[in-house]
Amino acid sequence: MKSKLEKIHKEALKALKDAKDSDTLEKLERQFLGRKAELARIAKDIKNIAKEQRPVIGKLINDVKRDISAIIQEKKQGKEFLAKGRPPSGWDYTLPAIAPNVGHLHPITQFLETIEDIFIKMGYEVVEGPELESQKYNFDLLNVPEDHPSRDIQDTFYVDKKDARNNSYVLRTHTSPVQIRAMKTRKPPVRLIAPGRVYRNERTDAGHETNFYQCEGLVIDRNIRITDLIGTLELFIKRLYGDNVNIRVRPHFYPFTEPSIDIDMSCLLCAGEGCPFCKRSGWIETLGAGMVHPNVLKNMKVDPKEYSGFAFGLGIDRFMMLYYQVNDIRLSYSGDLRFIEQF
Ligand code: FA5
Repeated sequence: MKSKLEKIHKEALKALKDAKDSDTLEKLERQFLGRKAELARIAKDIKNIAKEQRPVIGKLINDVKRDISAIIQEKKQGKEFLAKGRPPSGWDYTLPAIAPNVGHLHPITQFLETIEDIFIKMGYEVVEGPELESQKYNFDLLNVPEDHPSRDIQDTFYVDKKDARNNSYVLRTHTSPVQIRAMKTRKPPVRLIAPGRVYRNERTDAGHETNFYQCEGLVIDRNIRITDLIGTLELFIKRLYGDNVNIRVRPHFYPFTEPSIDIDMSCLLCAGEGCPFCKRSGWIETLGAGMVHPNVLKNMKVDPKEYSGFAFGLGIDRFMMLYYQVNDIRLSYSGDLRFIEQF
């Protein structure tokens, strides 16, 4: 057994001496010190040798292991490799390495997580829907009439792919179709939000983009009223920006809600003074909302006589810009690291 151990020791020293890279080093470590190595087998067999021999062999096994392990560790720390590859003068290999560039979540994504947290704490679930949508879900089931201007080719990106009724698919113009999709598998009471990217054929400026983010909200239950809607959104806005922010509620029209409202917030970028972002009005249009139209409830297979509900669509980019004090929506999509790295 002693000669066997000496042979292993010799073999290991020779193999390690020739090891030139870390892959070979790891292979040799497994070969000589691994669970299936010969040394490990001998250590197991020690119980079968004469009692007085056991301490001698045991010590020898440990010495061989320790020696092999020490050489491997030394090589791993690179002393030997570095010594070989070291340039003749002036190279200080103890200097710290150059730290790699580590990325992080985009500010819009970070902000979406903040919003999701607020709604999750209010008992909402988070759902998602497709960005490529059929006209049925994007318009028809939301009670949007055939001749509504938002369907116009000037406003909406149509793609070549067609649905069963030979209608082109669209890049969804809002997150509202997710309301209908979510209700295919749910029954009231529901409380959900659906964040995601939407697309519109827009002329861009500091507050408008051709693709941007919305977050839909939908609540359906018995006795839901418009005061529940306004109270919920006011609480959400105050949780996000603090109690000092002003909101104003304006009547509006959406085909999928009745009555419909828009909620504006005092512009935090100019404190209501007027700036390019708020088109010098001191107010920013941030979201559309309303009580879910009875036709839309029926399309969701919900009885409007028994249930009522509210829905809202937050313009995430504008909320985010106010939150982080960003004065041009186009920065978010520019891919400019000077902007992204500030978050
Ligand atoms: C809608 O999209 C409705 N689906 C919202 C809704 C949902 C109403 C549920 C009722 C019930 P609107 O087109 O107003 O509504 O857009 C909602 C928000 O998206 C706007 O308030 C604005 O903050 C943001 N938004 C709209 N267009 C742009 C754009 N081009 N760039 C950036 N944000 C935009």
